[in-house]
Amino acid sequence: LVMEGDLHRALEEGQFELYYQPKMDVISSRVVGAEALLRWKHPTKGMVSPVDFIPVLETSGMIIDVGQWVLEDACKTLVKWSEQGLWHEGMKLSINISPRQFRRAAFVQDVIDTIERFPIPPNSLDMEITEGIVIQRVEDAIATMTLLSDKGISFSLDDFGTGYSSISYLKRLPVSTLKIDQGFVRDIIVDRNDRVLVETIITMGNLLDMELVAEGVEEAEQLAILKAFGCHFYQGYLFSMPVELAVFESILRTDQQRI
Ligand code: G
Ligand code: G
Ligand code: MN
Ligand code: NA
Repeated sequence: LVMEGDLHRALEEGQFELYYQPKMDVISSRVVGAEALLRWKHPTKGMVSPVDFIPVLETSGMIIDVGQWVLEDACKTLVKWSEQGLWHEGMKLSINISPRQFRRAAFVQDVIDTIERFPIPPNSLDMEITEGIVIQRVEDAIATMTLLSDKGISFSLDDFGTGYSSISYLKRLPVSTLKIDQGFVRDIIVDRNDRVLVETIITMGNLLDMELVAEGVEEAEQLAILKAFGCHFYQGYLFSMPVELAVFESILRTDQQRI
């Protein structure tokens, strides 16, 4: 059982760490970016999954401080990668933003202050939000996203297809990317309904000029189907699990040697 006190200590003692899952171009098989995923390296329990502690962070309100830590760590890393020539124009690092974080009145100003302190490459930061964040107060969400979009931050709708998936607001939102939930990708080969759903999401996304990222791609055959449907990018064990910083950096170096 994860306790709030343990999480306070984790933040103070630097036990949080970001892992990175490469985001791949379906056609070229090149690395186009990554998703940063939070990990807790507990001194005795080992690696604790975010599934076990994000809910505690949310209910306790600690997600604000931890979310700020994630943003700062991601920005520091982006600055470092660009200085080392590892990060090229057009590449994006995505961080996950929780509902409580996104809805906070000070969110926009805190983010702007942070990206001014860490001079990240233009348009290199992306924020993943879920449909649930947006649906309740669409006008507020649009205002928040517009202010941050003006600063070069892009938005992705995470877990797309699992929630409300209302196309009526989709076109109005300043969202550049739809992330197709891994639950639909998993059975794409064997389940006709999932296949139809994924094809529909991809077709709709393309018609709305959005980028499409398939999540949880584990098999070459899944990738072939996604490619045929017109999906642009993918993440998944087929190429790589989320990995620690040093491993992701070696993936970036290897990718660049392919030019
Ligand atoms: O990596 P995986 O087990 O890595 O992630 C599990 C869940 O935790 C996912 O739904 C993911 O969106 C969420 N998650 C991972 N990192 C973060 C983070 O930094 N902030 C928030 N709010 N959620 C995260
Ligand atoms: O909710 P969100 O999409 O942010 O969470 C991503 C989650 O999916 C993380 O827990 C990550 O570790 C996991 N993940 C990433 N790639 C794969 C994959 O190919 N298969 C499975 N089963 N999980 C994956
Ligand atoms: Mn995500
Ligand atoms: Na997702």
